[in-house]
Parts: sequence; structure tokens; C-alpha cells
Amino acid sequence: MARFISLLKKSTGPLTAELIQTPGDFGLGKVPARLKPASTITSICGYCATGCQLKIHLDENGQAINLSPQAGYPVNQGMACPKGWQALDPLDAPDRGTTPLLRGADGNLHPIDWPTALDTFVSRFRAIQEAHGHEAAAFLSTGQTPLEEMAFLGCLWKFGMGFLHGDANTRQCMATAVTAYKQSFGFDAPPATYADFEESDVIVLVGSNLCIAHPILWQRIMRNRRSPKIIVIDPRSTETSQAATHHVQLKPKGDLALYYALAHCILRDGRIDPASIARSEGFDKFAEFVKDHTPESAVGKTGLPAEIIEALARDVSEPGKRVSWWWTMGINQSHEGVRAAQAIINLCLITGNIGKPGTGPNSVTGQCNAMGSRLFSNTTSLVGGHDFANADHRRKVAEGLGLPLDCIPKERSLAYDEILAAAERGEIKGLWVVATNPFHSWIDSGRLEALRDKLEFLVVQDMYPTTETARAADLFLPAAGWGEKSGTFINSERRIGTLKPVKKAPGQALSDFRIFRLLANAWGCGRLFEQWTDPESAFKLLRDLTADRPCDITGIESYDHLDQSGGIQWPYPISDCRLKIADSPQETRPADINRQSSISNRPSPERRLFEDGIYYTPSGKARILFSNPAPLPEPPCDDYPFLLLTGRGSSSQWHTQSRTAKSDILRKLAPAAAYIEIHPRDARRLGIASGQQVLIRSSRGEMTATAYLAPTVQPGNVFVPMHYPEVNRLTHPSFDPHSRQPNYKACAVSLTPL
Ligand SMILES: Nc1nc2c(c(=O)[nH]1)N[C@H]1C(S)=C(S)[C@@H](COP(=O)(O)OP(=O)(O)OC[C@H]3O[C@@H](n4cnc5c(=O)[nH]c(N)nc54)[C@H](O)[C@@H]3O)O[C@H]1N2
Ligand SMILES: Nc1nc2c(c(=O)[nH]1)N[C@H]1C(S)=C(S)[C@@H](COP(=O)(O)OP(=O)(O)OC[C@H]3O[C@@H](n4cnc5c(=O)[nH]c(N)nc54)[C@H](O)[C@@H]3O)O[C@H]1N2
Ligand code: SF4
Ligand SMILES: [Mo]
Repeated sequence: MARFISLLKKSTGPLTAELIQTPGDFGLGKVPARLKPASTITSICGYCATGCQLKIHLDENGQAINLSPQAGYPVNQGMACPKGWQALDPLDAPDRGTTPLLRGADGNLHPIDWPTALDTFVSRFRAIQEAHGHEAAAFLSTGQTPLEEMAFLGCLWKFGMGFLHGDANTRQCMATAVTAYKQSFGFDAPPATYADFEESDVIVLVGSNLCIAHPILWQRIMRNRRSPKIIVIDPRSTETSQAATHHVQLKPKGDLALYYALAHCILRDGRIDPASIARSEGFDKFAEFVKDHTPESAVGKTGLPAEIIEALARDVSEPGKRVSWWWTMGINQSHEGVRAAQAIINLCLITGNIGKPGTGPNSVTGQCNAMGSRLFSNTTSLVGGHDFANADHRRKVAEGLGLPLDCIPKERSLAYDEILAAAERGEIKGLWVVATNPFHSWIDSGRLEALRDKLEFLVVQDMYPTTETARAADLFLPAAGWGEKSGTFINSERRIGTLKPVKKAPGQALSDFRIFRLLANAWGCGRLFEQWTDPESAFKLLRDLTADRPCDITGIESYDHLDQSGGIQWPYPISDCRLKIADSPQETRPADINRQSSISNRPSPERRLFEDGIYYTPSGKARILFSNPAPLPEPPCDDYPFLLLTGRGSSSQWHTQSRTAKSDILRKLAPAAAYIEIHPRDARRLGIASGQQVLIRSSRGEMTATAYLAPTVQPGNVFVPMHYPEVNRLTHPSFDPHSRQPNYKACAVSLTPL
């Protein structure tokens, strides 16, 4: 350590202080003294967007020993899934990155010190910028780092370093829901609060395998005392459909046709809510449009008999019943996901199932901070829920962050797939990949690997240098992970909660926040980020930026305030606090009338949006949007006769498994090698026995997997979990035209027994 600090002194001067201070995370420093007396500390889980709070038990040095779920937290109410219970395991993995690594002339990655890493980063990206302009490099990032880090990355890259392009991995995951909400409601605003799971009479889960992907949300459904109908709309029979009361097993991508047919039946039978319709625009045209979408006309696309469609229409429009819709990747990851999500929104609008307990068109978010990324990553939206194209917004953000106005670009960035296409054409020459593993997770990943040679410079910032993407890097920056740093996440119900450092990061790994500070100084734009000293200071800066936006959180005082309130859902504007102050007895009013003390400044623990029937569009009305279903981008054919579905395999496997595979316990709970679900009838026809190896081919790539024969898939369909690196060699690079989200769940493949 002493050598390290002295090295820094030698080469970088001002960076020294940066590394000796330990604002908000352990980084290279000691455990903050204030943690020492505490025996437990709380932190939001760093995996899925459910946002469970964990109670972490610390030794006398403030280092985590073990953990348990937090009993009183409004989200998980004392529960956690296997990943939450084992959340500390990946921190101790032997393959953690402990020093920066640089690819040498021998083609291998070699340890280097931080000053050399910073110099390399700056000189290489500067050279690209000087030779090819500010559009010649891009970052690709995540929904899995705290919002302060996400915002720092986006602001540093675009406002500080002056590049234009960058996208987050929420493109793989939530872009469809974002676009659908923005177009329909005027803002990316998922309306639900989790209490709605407990207050519904009819719960419709669409393309969502909640039992394994969000197990604690399934537990919330189990607490519903209204004996709800639980309807799962999924082409596969899943853990969730088997536990539900009804399974609607439609054909893959039959959703849009199905929801229009439902709207047809509901309008035909007059089971509508005129007051809700009056608060929307476009109803007459929609009513005209769905006239032709009879249940009979939807039989071909959905594979469902007309009677099933009629019965479903009655279930989701029963007068006096509270109906909530919850969708996940079965909708978002589609060539027509935005319109399918909006078809669900339309059903809620016409039946009045919105803005009331137990209702709503609700997207269930994926990663722990996908919601924070949506508002703060400075990619598709200007940081803090603003718009790059809006001059007032640019001025407000520049003033709020203390930046010159001309730092803020007017143009939008290219989307993820467009960035990679530009790299293929040689126009983008450098990539900085932070907290995501696209060489495994991106659609048609073989193409990504092929374009590696076209990149002049690839930087990967990750906890592990062993991921598929890190192994391809020119420069690897070792990052601290969840549990080693502080910040905030926003969960699926818009609840902001804090995470805390409970372990020292290994070796010279640093929090992403600290890495961004070092890079800002090294680039020479550190002055622009002087106020970003530590995550909580950055949080307050970002909080103030949200003033007057739908996601206004100016009423939040501090991280402590979040902890004392059981997390706080947006919006929570300061005006709400002022109202409360006006109502409170004079003697309890705080000296500072603008900010009430955190004890009395507690919002109600469950808040849903649109209770007043006012949306964020200029007219205040919701928009009913629709268009005709489109054909499958790659339907099965003679050479590739099966349709491949992909998705989550088990509650103990997380994405590309860089973290969950490091836990001895989680590894035991899932198959180690790739498997494929095949309908027994198809298997018999092809002579495939249970447990046999099968070659799966698409026109882009191939993989082998073990056959698992079960009627969980329909004949003609097969399913492979996404957790095995070869899967995306097969997938077809098609995208929703509005959201540019990849269509991960439908491509044509052939099967050959080996
Ligand atoms: N254990 C675990 N939990 C996770 C994750 C993980 O990797 N592991 N990842 C997290 C993340 S980031 C996300 S985004 C979520 C994802 O959570 P989910 O979306 O629930 O998970 P998936 O398995 O990807 O997809 C859900 C279902 O969509 C169905 N589906 C496929 N095509 C269609 C279709 O055309 N229509 C309909 N209606 N359904 C279809 C699939 O059969 C699948 O059962 O999970 C989060 N939670
Ligand atoms: N075929 C198919 N492909 C899919 C999907 C599918 O359903 N089917 N689903 C898609 C979806 S919804 C998603 S969300 C993506 C997920 O795809 P990825 O984001 O690529 O998956 P992860 O494995 O979560 O990758 C996160 C990386 O960040 C690292 N990391 C973790 N914490 C930190 C940190 O604090 N700092 C830094 N710097 N690094 C950190 C981890 O080690 C890991 O390498 O996959 C997509 N790909
Ligand atoms: S349900 Fe999600 S947030 Fe809760 S413990 Fe499991 S992975 Fe963590
Ligand atoms: Mo996701």
C-alpha cells in the first residue's frame, strides 16, 4: 500500500489526496470509524430490482460476517431469496480483480499500477478523440451500479470528456417499458407500489417468471388475502404458471394480437370505465381499430381457441374487481414490445384499472438499479429525468451541476445496437464497458466478438478479469462490488434505498465512483466534478436536479433519511414536506422551514402514481397507442424448424454468472452445464433421449446442451437458459423499432442429437 501511494505521489500529485481519503467506500482505505461500534447495518440487495433490504452482521472491524433479511422493511418483510442470502459470497472469489491489467506486446494481460492505468486510459481515448472526433468512442454500462455511479459515468463521459455516445444495459432489459410509458404517460413512470400485489382480485403476469426471477414478489402475491385469480400469460409452462390459478399458453409473440382481441371483446360488451377513458386520448380511433381484431381473427397468431380469449376478456374486465397487470421480459424483449406493453396499458385505461389499489399496467424491472439507470445514466434521458433536446432542461442541468452550458449535448446518443454497428463499420474505435458482460449477454454475441479486432481500444471495468468481456480487454480496471461501497438503488416500485460498505475491496480494487473521480482528474476535467466528492454529496446534487420533474425527490434529506423511512418512493417533492410542516404543531417545526427533520419527514410507505387521473403529457391525458402486429423477424423454416426461447433458468443463477457461480451454495442449486427443454414428442421424432447431448444451430452460430425432455415447451418450441455463454451465439439481432430493445426470445434453430 505504501508503495502504491508513493507511486501515485510521484506520478499524479493531486490524485494522492483522492486515494488517501475514503469518502463513502472503503476502496484502499480503512473501515470508517463510525461503523466500528455497530454490530449490524442495512443494505439493499445488489441483484434484482425487487430491492430487498438485508441486515448485515459486522465484526468489530466493521467487516461483514454474515447476513439475514430485514424484518421491518416494506419490500421484503423479512424474506430473501437464495441470491440475497448468499450475497457476500462473490466478494471473496479467488478471481477478483486486484490490480489494473494492460495487454502487452505478447498479447497477454499484465498487472500495472493505477497511475499507469489512468495515463493509458486518458492517452488512448484522447488520441481517438483528437484523430476521429467526439463520436468515435462510446461507453456501455449497466443497471447494476448505484445511481450516483451511473450518473457520474454518464456526466463524466459526456460533459467532462466530451464524447457523445453511451448506452446502458437497461437497453437489453427495460428500454421497451421506458419507451412505452414515455409515449403513453409522458414520462417513464411505472405506477405500482408492491402493496398492489396484495390488493388485487385478478393478477395477470405477462412474460414474467416471477417465482424464480423475483421470488420475493411472488411471496407478496402469496400474502394477498382476496383469493385472487393469478393468470400467467407465457408460451412456456414455468415455475410461475404451475403455481398460478390459470395459465394462458399462447404462441410466442402472440401477445399483441391477444390484447387487441381482449380490447375488442371488452368494448363489444361495454365493460369499460367511461371516466378513465375520458382521461385518455385516442380512444375513438382505438375502438375503430379493434373492431376487426375479433377473437376468431387472433386464433392463428395466439394459438388460443376463441373461447379462451373470451374468458380472459371477462376475467380482466369484471366490474368491481381490481385487476393488475405485471409484465417482464416476455413483453420487453420482442420485435414489437413497445406496442405490446402499450396494449396492456390500453386495457388498463379502458377498464379503469389504474391509479387505484390493486391495479395498474406495471412493468417489473430487472436489475437492482435499472430504475436508477433509467432516470440518471444520462443516456436516453438527460440526467435527472430530463430531455437532451429541450433547451430549458439543458440550462437547468448545467446550472444545477455547475457546468458550462455548452458541455451539454443537444443530440441523443446512438443506441446500444447502433453503437456496435458503428464499431463494425470502423466509425467507433474505442469502447469503455462498465459493469456489464456483453460478450456473453448481448444478442448475436459472435458478431460482437468479431468486431473486437476493429476496436483500437477496449476498456473493461469489472469485479472480475475473468468475464468473457474482460478477457477481451486492452485495459482492465478492477472495481469494488456491492458490499464494498455506498450509494442508492431505485427498485421496481420507485423506492430509493441505500447500500453500504461492509467489506474492504480486495487489493487495489476501487469503487466505480472513485475510479470516475480519478479519471476526471487525470483527464483534466476534475474541476467540473469538484462537488462529486463522495456518493452522498453526488446524491444531493442529483436530488436537487429533479426539482419539478415527475421524479422530483427534493424532499429527501440524506441517506439517513432514506434509512429511517424504509426507503422513499419517487416522487417526494419538497412541497410535500412543506405541506406537512404547515400541518404540524408550531413547536415541532424545524428551524429550517425548507427541510423538515427526518424524524417527522416520513412519507407514507406505499404510494402509487396517477391516483388523481392526471398524466405527464401536455394535455394531462394518457395516450392510447397501437399498431398492427408484425410478423416474426425470424420464423422457423425447413433448415431451422424450431423456435428458441431464452430466459432465466433458476433463482440461484444471475445472468452471465460472474457472481452467482462464485458461491458454493448457489452453484449446487442449478445445473452446471447448459441444457435445453424439448417437448417429448419432438424429441421422439428426432431420436433425442433424455440427458443426451444436442447440437443446437441457428444461421449465426451453434452450441451443445443436454436434452431435458418435458412438455414445459410447446411442440416446435425449445428453451435454453441465458446463463450459459454460448446462448447468444444463436440469437437473432432484431429489435423493437421504438425502443431498440433486442428480441432475445424468438429465433429459428435446428436440433441434432450427438
Ligand atoms: N434468478 C434470477 N433472477 C433474475 C435475473 C436472473 O438472471 N436470475 N435477472 C433479473 C433481470 S435483469 C430481469 S430483466 C428479470 C427477468 O425476469 P423475467 O422476465 O420474468 O424472466 P425471463 O425468464 O427472461 O422471461 C420471462 C418469461 O417470458 C416468457 N416469454 C418468452 N416469449 C414470450 C412471449 O412472446 N410472450 C409472453 N407473454 N411471454 C414470453 C418466457 O417463457 C419466460 O418464462 O429477472 C431478474 N431476476
Ligand atoms: N439470450 C438472452 N440474453 C439476455 C437475456 C435473455 O433473456 N436472453 N436477458 C438480457 C437482460 S434482461 C439483461 S439485464 C442482461 C444482463 O447482462 P449483463 O449485464 O451482461 O450480465 P451480468 O452478468 O449481470 O453482468 C454484470 C457484470 O458487472 C460486474 N459487476 C457487478 N457489480 C459490479 C460493480 O459494482 N462494478 C463493476 N464495475 N462491475 C460490476 C459483474 O462481475 C458482471 O461481469 O442480459 C441480457 N441477455
Ligand atoms: S428477490 Fe431480488 S432483491 Fe430480493 S433477495 Fe432475491 S435477488 Fe435480492
Ligand atoms: Mo434484465
